[in-house]
Amino acid sequence: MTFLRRTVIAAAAAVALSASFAVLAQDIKPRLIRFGYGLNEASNQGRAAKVFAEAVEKASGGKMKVRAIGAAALGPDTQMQQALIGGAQEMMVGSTATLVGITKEMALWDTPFLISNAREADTLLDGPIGDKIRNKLEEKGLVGLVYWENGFRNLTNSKRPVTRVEDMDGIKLRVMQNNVFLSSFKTLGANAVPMAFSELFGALETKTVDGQENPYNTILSSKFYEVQKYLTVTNHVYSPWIVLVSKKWWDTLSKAEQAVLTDAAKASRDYERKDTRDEASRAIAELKAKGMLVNELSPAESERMRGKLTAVYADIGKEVGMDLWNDTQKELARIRAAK
Ligand code: KDG
Repeated sequence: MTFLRRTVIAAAAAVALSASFAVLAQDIKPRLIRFGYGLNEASNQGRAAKVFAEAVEKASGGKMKVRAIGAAALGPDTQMQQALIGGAQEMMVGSTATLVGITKEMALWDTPFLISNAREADTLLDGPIGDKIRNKLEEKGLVGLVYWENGFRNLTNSKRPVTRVEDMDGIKLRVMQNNVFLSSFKTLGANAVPMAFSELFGALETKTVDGQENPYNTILSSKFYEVQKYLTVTNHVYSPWIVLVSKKWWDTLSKAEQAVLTDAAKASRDYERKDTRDEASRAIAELKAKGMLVNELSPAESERMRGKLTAVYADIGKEVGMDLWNDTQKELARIRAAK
């Protein structure tokens, strides 16, 4: 064999060897997952994101690492949703309300007074109705893994106690960027102002808006009590969060990797719901201790509020489709009958 032939064969072997080491190194290098969320690290959303990250790393033996990035550092929910669709970011958790522009059926979860308690929430969201809506995300480039609990939303403002629906007249109220919230609070007499969550504290501090509505947990973790005097317990809507994956990225994963994420998401959901409910049960006392004046809307006034919102309900039925709307009412009746 000539010297030249021997040299070419040796060089080819060296290239093949270094390529296999590269593959090996690639095998060892963990898959990094950016998991964005909007509340701060100390919030219920942040605590559950940490639980999810730990579950993924443990189940994958360190081969998949989640970097949980909070406080809207990767942008507001709507921006992260687009980043996932484009494949520029792997995962996020955010509000279903801001997904309505992508999947109109998500508007079902904005229906005022639809869900009355945690049992109804979990059974509806984790059952056929919740699955049907969640699975509609795939055609839009998103994979919805599980629903977390944002919680029952309540009203805060800096102007006056809201004891009757009329007290909302003229209050500049920040709402999520979502038509159901916009029309609901306009119907109730407020001056509804759509705004990303990341801008909310500043807007309350500068009195750009007078009030907002969010679950107790968020009022606590975002320190809204520093810029809001009055809290009215309305429980006007049950708000879910949803854990999302970029479908572009999801489709590059092995079945085993997808199972790691799905199982960790379910574990984080169960943790998050319990953690959120535990924190919410202590919240009123904590918010009073922080100086907030708290009142509960009477059942009669809640009934008046519902009555004023019938036009909004009709619009939601049209928006999500009457089949889904009617199936939801039937499912809720079944859940309530199966006490
Ligand atoms: O990023 C924050 C959102 O996930 C969520 O908190 C939305 O409830 C929400 C609000 O009021 O914007």
